[in-house]
Amino acid sequence: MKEFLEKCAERRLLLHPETVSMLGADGGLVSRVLDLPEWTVVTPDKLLETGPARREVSGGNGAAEGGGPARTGGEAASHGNASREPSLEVLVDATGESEGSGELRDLNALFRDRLERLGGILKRRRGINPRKVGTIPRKMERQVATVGMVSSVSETNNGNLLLRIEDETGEMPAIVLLRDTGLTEEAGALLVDEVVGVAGHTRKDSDLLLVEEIMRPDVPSVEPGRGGNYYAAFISDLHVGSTTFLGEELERFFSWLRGDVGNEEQRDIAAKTRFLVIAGDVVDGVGVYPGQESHLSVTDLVEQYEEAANLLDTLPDHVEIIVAPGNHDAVRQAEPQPAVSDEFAEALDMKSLTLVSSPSTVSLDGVKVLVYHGRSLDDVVNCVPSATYEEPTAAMKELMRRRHLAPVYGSRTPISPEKSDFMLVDDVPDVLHCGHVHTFGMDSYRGVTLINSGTWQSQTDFQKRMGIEPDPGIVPLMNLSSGERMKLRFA
Ligand code: D5M
Ligand code: FE
Ligand code: ZN
Repeated sequence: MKEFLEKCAERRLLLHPETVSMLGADGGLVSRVLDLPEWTVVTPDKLLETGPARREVSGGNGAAEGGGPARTGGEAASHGNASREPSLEVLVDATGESEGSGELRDLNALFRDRLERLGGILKRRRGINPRKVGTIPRKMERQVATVGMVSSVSETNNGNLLLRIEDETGEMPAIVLLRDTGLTEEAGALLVDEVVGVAGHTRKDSDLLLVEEIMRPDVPSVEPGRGGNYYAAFISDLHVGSTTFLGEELERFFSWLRGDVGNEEQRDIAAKTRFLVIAGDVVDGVGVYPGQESHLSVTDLVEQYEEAANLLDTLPDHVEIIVAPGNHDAVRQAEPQPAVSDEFAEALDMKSLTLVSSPSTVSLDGVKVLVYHGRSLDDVVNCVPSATYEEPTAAMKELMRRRHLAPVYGSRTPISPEKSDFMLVDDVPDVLHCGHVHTFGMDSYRGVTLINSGTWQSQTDFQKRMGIEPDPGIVPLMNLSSGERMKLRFA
């Protein structure tokens, strides 16, 4: 038995006390347990449903798998004593900051602000000296660079891309000759409304700008911020109140977090997990889509939040819970979404729980986390060929490259017309945490850890029809001191 327990520790399996007694009675179960993926919490239920041994499919996110540190220079994560209490600070929150009246002039103000600030980043980062669109000479040979919003993209008869670039001074057509310039990937990922820098030349015989370079604001390679030897867990899309909400699986995670399961080392990690970030869709909501009633086990919104609060209330007080809303929560749909309010979610008014907007930025003991539900990921997956639902971090990378969380206006993501653009990524975070697409992914991009935390809802009828295969019951975990990333599995 001792040898078996050591092997479990090596495999980073978390044994529920009841499983240990079951194992004594059945030798076959032992080998099945050892075949489970790392970080599985082995409950009696889990054991019974294991059947023949199965292995985890990594889904192409090699870097995300538990184990080795994802960043160099990190100290061993689970050793060394955490001597002081970790700090939580809300750095940016849009709740109550919304000023827009919803009128057209606010939309103009929003776009002007976006253009100015992203233009500033482009100038600084890419060293360009852009001309205003209205001042670009027509029908003359000139080398020019400009920054503007892409107002349309279309394919020409011979397979090139025709764009219109716009700023507050005017609009002009531009053409990307895909074969000649090798810009296929850059140009193929162009989104309507995104702000780009373009360099190229104008010609005597045409009104078109011939594009030679497309520049995106992008992020500098950053040295990530570090905190103390604590962990943060990231989840989203619980959908409490839905018939497909995976309550048992979530409770299994919470029992891990309480330290009720696992060996000494694993309990030590659980005890050091002092932050739980929830990136929206806490509840399934009511009236979110037509016919939703038949998919609800709790049909009252307030009761849905009460059920969510009852679950969260089982966590120890030292776990700071941060809750941002999603499109199923009881707040306005237009982004930025303010924090859920007492009107519906009074039950979440708990000691260690902080309600924030989506997006918002929180500092977890010095590690800056940008939390955003991720509705715009649907737009990115729709428009950018390399972005798929299977690998949501690829779409999140596109957001970082554009320094903008909702680059497309007027499609799937409703955006509130505001005087300033809350969706713009001014300050580069250490972590970008999204959800919404219900698929799991963990990666890093130029020092920014990208996390999509999957879901706690099994496949819905809608997703079945769309062929979306969700990843329920997975918890990404990050050590705030070393940046080490882990993936726990509870489903
Ligand atoms: O969204 C979960 C995922 O399912 C997300 O990728 C969007 C997609 N989804 C869900 N409902 C719809 C509808 N009605 N149209 C298009 N796409 C949809 P969630 O926010 O959890 O519902
Ligand atoms: Fe969701
Ligand atoms: Zn959602």
